[in-house]
Amino acid sequence: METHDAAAERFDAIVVGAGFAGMYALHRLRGRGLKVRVFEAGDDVGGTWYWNRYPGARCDVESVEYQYGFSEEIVKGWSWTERYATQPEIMRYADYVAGQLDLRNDMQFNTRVTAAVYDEAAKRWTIETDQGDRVSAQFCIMATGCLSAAREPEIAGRGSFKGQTYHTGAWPHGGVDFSGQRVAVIGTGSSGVQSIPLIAEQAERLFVFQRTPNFSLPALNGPLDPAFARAAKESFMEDRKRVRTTDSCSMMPASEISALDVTEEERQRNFEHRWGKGGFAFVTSYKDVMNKLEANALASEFVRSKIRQVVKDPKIADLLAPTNHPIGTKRLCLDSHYYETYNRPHVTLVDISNAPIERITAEGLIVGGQEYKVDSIVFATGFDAMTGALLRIDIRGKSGLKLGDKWAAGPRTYLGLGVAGFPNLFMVTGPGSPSVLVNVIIAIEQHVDWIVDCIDHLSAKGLSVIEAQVEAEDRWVEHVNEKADGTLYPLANSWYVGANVPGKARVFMPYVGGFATYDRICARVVANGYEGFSLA
Ligand code: N01
Repeated sequence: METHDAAAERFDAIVVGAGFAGMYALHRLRGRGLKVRVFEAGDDVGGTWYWNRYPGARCDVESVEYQYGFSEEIVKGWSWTERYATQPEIMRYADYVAGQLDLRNDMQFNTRVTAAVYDEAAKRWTIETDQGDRVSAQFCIMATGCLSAAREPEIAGRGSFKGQTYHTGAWPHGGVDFSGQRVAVIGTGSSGVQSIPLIAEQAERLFVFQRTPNFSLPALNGPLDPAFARAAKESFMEDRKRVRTTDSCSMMPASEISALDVTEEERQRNFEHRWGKGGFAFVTSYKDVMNKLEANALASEFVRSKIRQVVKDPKIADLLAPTNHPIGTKRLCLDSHYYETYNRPHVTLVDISNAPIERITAEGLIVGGQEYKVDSIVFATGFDAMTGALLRIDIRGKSGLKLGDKWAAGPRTYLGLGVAGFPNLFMVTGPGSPSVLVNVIIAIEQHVDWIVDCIDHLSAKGLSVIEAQVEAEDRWVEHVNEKADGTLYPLANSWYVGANVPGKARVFMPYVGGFATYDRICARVVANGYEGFSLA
């Protein structure tokens, strides 16, 4: 396909997205002397954190770990204030990094990339935006994020509602005051679980529409002890180096003991201990929680018992206690006083597991023939995860092949970095890489470093094109599936398998083989002369 426009402004690389991936990609590529432009739909850096401004939005990776590790200077110049950083604090951090590295100069905001088309003759990508830009680049780097394509379900009558509607993933910048309002929240994933307690603080009446209860663990958030924060900063570079050698990519070591090899008493003690620490450490209480149903059932039941202890009405507790999936197989939530919220008299849980929302009316929602009248509806309904942001762009590779067509039966990538038929197109934390299963900032740095080294390699060898080979891609997809099948993950209807998007192919998208294992595979590919890629 001839698409190349000789008059288009020429870049060495275009980066799509100015979240943490795009920011670091720009920094590294520019550092290699490349001419780079970043296109970003929002009016500033921050990516998913720019959009997700709902009440209670905060990161559930501990703040001292949720930061870049490539520059000691940047680490030393920043201090977190809470165990889990709030969205505004993360935005301040993104602003701090963008300022330190002077990134905004090469970023074009309020600009959404609409198309990226490969010209085989010119060996270049033509990238178009909704602002009328048409530029040409040798490399196209998709730093579009895994959870950035917000999704509102199609519910009949949606257009007839007279009140306000919001999506947690596209929250108004000025915030929303729900005081005196009757509010409906649809969805009980992380965004719902974080926002519901805060919306309940304001709203006069709150209805939560729950299709599937999720497991949520206590965050035990609080201000960071200054001495702890200082020590964490001191040891950060060493800790990060160590963490990068682990599969879990987490400071909290995973247990090496089976949940089935200890006595009931010992197990309860250990569960209580991990529960008392707050955060995700609970699921690594035993090595087999995520891959053996019997072990998982013990952990699941422990959490259900905790829910029953908190929620006073046993019927509501039963509805909130998940029984249709093993703990951890849908993305776990961390909360602050989520379950307690259901003890408040003005909060009503509406179970829609058997009777979906029939219709939205001018004044509310109808479930089971009953109308719930509300002033505002909050869609906490999540994202078209991992592939959504990529496929909303018209990406066409060799012979005009559309990425959407190639991925009709699920994403196919080599290492989650490249796609056969799409030369010089890289994804950062793409499907088939550890991405959302680990501390994503670590995954981002590993991917960007790999991509920049690859571009360096091409340039040093006088080469200009790299493309994943079909056979290597096939083998990788098979390996990713095999790894997932060795776990309990595929058992749940989660966004990991695309189950939340009607019609989306059911494929477990991230690579569950572990970060360090994956990192070693990527390094081996390089050591073997970019094995599985064709270089020209
Ligand atoms: O989205 P979700 P999210 N009718 O997909 C329900 C990350 N994140 O925005 O489970 C009724 O998890 C849906 O029901 P079901 C994190 O990785 C991180 O909460 O599909 N309900 C579910 O309850 C997270 O996992 C942070 O049956 C409908 C909810 O909507 C990911 O983002 C904070 C429905 C969607 O839950 C996504 O989280 C926030 C319908 N038609 C998010 N359609 C932190 O770091 C969907 N639902 C803390």
